[in-house]
Amino acid sequence: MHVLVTGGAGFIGTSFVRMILRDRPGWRVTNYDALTYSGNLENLSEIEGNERYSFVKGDVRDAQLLDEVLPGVDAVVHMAAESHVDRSIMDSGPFVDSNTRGTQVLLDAWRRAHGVDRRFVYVSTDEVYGTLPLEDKNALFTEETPLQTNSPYSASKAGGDLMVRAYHHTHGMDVVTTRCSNNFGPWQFPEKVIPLFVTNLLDGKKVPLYGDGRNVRDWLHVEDHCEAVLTVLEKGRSGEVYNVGGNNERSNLELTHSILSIMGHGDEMIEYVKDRPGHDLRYAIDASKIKRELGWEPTRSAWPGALEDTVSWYTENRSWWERVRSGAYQSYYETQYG
Ligand code: NAD
Ligand code: TDX
Repeated sequence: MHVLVTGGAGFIGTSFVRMILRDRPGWRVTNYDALTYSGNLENLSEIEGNERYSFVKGDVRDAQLLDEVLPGVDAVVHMAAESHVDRSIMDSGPFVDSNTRGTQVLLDAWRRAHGVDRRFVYVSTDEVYGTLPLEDKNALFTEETPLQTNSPYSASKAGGDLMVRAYHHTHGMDVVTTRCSNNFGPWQFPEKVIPLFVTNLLDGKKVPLYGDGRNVRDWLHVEDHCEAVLTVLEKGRSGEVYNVGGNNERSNLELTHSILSIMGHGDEMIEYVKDRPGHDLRYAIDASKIKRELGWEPTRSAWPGALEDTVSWYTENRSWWERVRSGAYQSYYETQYG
């Protein structure tokens, strides 16, 4: 089996590439990534010499390069995307271009290379469902929940998601889509809330909590997500969508208190800042379909252990995040208040 992973130099992609090489000894992986600000081959340095691994610096919008690379490939796992909501608020152009148009260009190239019979997995997000009310704790996103995107990021991901659906219905392509909740773990770009807060505290800075901190997210360890994607690649039913979640909902305030407590700080390190425009209130996933049909459930996401391990990783890998943070990167908070 030869899998091409787009976005394999990003946070989830690097974890997925490492997992395939570790857990599927007969497989080859091509990592196809444009190396935007969040793509970092340093995250894969330990597998550089592996003869089952190769890297192609390429953009998913580059049809010509895809036509050269895709013929020897058995399956595509499409993870490449502009992934940060705050950046999409500042400038949505790159999001539509990479996430929606890029997915369409890749689907067309995959069909040119192999017709419709080889598998294409699209890594979507729970954010395509929009938001749930805070009041109704039992409300969950199911695969039947209508797509009601609220941020330019989620709208651009939904564009790709709907293209994938359309290529199955129109052309009969073998596609499967995953919609996952918030990931955490090592090597996450420190613009996302957990690595941002942990690295700020390690630098003696306060953590910028948006609004009143009531917003709720469901947290899943990145390796659990990658295992779900691998399961769907191997066993998912063609044309289906599978929700992926940790059953691990926390308000941002709760998350912040957990991080502060693990790191030995108090509430004085919280800085309440202006809310994110259009900030979705609550994400919560019904992931019973993937468990029932494919037997997947999370095994690495239990708190507080998984969060403590993640905090330890950033504590022990200061040189990694200092290098990453020194690049041309400004968080939404810094551009608004910095
Ligand atoms: P990331 O920003 O860390 O990585 C994205 C990768 O895609 C980078 O390596 C980047 O260089 C590459 N890329 C971006 N545009 C590209 C293009 N046009 N062509 C080729 N490569 C390009 O993001 P991540 O958190 O690892 O997310 C990976 C995927 O998972 C995304 O599709 C995201 O929407 C989805 N997802 C993420 C989460 C999460 O919590 N992080 C949750 C659910 C779904
Ligand atoms: O500085 C901050 N302060 C803050 O309070 C940041 C960066 C975030 N937040 C809040 C906003 C969200 O409610 O924390 C929560 C999580 O924020 P992000 O880490 O930006 O993630 P989110 O917007 O929930 O989106 C993530 O999960 C779904 C990923 O970035 C997406 O790629 C994925 O699809």
